[in-house]
Order: sequence, then structure tokens, then C-alpha cells
Amino acid sequence: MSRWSTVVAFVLLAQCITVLLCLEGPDAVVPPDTDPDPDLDLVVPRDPDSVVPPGGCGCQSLRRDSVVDTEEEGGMADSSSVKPAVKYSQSMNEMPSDLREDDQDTTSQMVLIPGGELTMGTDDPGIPPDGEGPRRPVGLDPFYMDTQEVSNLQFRAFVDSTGYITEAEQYGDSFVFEGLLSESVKSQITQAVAAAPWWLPVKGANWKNPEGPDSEITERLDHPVLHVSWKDAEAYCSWAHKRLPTEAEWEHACRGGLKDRLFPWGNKLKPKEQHYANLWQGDFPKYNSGEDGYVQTSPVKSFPANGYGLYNMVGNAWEWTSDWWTVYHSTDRQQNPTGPSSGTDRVKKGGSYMCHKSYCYRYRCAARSQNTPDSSASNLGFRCASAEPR
Ligand SMILES: [Ca+2]
Ligand SMILES: [Ca+2]
Repeated sequence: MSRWSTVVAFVLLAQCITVLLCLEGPDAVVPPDTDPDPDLDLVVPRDPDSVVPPGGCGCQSLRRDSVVDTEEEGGMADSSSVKPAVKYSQSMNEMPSDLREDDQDTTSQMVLIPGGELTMGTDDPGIPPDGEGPRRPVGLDPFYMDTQEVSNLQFRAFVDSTGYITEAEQYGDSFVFEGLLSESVKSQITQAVAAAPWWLPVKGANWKNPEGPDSEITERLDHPVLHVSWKDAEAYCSWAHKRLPTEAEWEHACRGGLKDRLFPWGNKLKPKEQHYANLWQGDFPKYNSGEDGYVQTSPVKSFPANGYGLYNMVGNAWEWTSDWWTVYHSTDRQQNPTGPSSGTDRVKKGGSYMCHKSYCYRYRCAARSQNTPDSSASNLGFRCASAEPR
């Protein structure tokens, strides 16, 4: 039962992400943003009505007992059937073939993230109840970070090597966004999350079958692995002789060397009208235009890398961190902070392809959300970190 509560909480989180941008390959990292933020008001929703707080999107009310009958639901548009209307980023999303060679690696390439005296959090939180603030001093040792979200191909190598069975496979189900499901699968589902009816518990949904038994990952091996719990993520990283990043490490890596910026590339959501991340464009949850090129996940190296050479830090898939969740933070300087010593939820960062500014402004580096460790869903993945090069 607790797992359902977790999943439900996760569902709420999933509602709150979106926006990114990108370039192609290590040589195409985003240059430092020296612009103070001239278009900030144009790209960052400041209208309280345009940003639904967690309670507003039902995140805090999601519990297993919130799952209700769906027979009276009016039904929702099937986003997966909508032909993407790519406006700007199609060419940017097409990667040179030589950059795809490392997609065959069973673990990600890593890059050195410099340490130093840094800050984490923000004094201008987009969603104050999430504990984004206050801005606080942090000292970090240098560390290595995966350049990409762990892909299906990489996770498959782990499973093939170890015989690992994920928690979603053990439970026999996972949460899937309704817009991705086939009519056949939807016809068999009689329950949904009351506060977020676009999330449906799907029997047989797991990393190998992201939308249930009639789906597969054959054509998505270079996309992020989904439906992995915190424990699953930790198990993969351990197998790869790595670990999950702390929230402080993840946030520092997200910023890509920039200071006081909203996104990994700066403050403008779409510099020069280019999409820098896989988010949701359209009317959530009914219509996803796919203007950024994708209505679901994208390959892990699509969109430009940030200043450290990291792809999709915001958007595409949410990413687990090692920290337990709390919204209360000391302003005292901390060295290599690892979060609370215990808790009920783990911190996830970055938002996903389901994030839209209208209800989930969580695709910023300082934004955060949480799920119980046994949660899994169709927009939550991870990447690994390490103190040593791997
Ligand atoms: Ca998208
Ligand atoms: Ca991500």
C-alpha cells in the first residue's frame, strides 16, 4: 500500500516539470550565459495563477486510497496519436552518427565536475512549498557525473549480467501516463488516481514494457530507462561501480558552471526560439504538440549538453538522487551535504517530458520533488555519479 502512496506522490511530481534546450555533442556545449537575464519576464512564469503549487496539482493528496473508478471519466486525448508539429528543434535533435557510437557502451561516459565553494537552492523559489530555498553555502569536492541518463540499453546490460528484477516487476505494475497507453490496455484499467486521473496503474508495466505488456523498448534503446525505483537505480549504479549523486551534486552539475541561473543553459527557456530540453508543449494533459520534437522521452543525448557536457539534466526523465527528502534546510555552510539521515521519500530532480509551466514549474536546477523509494513510473529515471573516474 505504501508503494501506491509513493507512486501517487510521484505522479504529482511528474506533473511539475518541463523545458530544456540543447546542442550536439561534447563540442557543442552551451556557452556561458553572460546575459543578466534580459528576457526573464518573458520566459519565466511569475503569475501565481500560471504555476500550480503542489497542493494545486493534487500532489499532496495522492494516496492509494485516492485511486478511484474511471468509468465515469470523460476520457482524455491520446497524445501518442498526435503527430508532432516540430517547429524549431528537429535538426538539433538529429545527432551525427559518430556520436551514437558510445550509445553502445554499457555504462555512461563520465565528466569531471569541479568542486569548490558553491551555493544550492534559491531565494526566489518558483514553488516555495517544495523547499527550494533558502539559497545556502555548500562546499563540494570534485566528482564525476554520467553525461547522460542511464539508457534502456545500459540497464539491459545490467539485467543481463546480474539477473536483476526491478521492483515494478516484483509488484507487477507501475504508473503510466494515460496519453501513452493503447486502447487495449486502457480498456482493462478500472482505476486511476483521483487527484491526477492521467496516471493509471498498469499491470505488467515495467522498464522492458513501458506502456504495459503490448509495448517494448526495441526502438527506444537509447532512451532513458523508466519504471525504476530508487533501489533499482542504486543497484545499477553499484553494479557500475558508481553511486547516485547527492542532491547538492546534482544541482551543481545541472548549473553547468553558471551562477544564479534558472536552467542549465541560462535564464531564457528558449534561446533563439530553440528548445533546449524535452518538455511538454500544448495543453496538459490533453494535448502535447511535440514542438520540441518529442511527445514521449527522447534519446539520452538529444538536445544540447550544458557547460559541463551533461545532457538532459532538466526534462526528459526525472532523476533520482541519494538524499532523503526534507523542505527544511539550514543556512549554515555544509561540506559535501548528503541530506537528512532518514526519511520517507527520496529527492528527485530535473522534471520530465511531462512538465508544463502551467502546472509544474519544476524544470529548473533549484526545483525539486520527491517520491517514496519504491515508486516507479513512466517519467522517472536516473544517472550515476562517482568520486573516481569510471
Ligand atoms: Ca516534448
Ligand atoms: Ca533528466
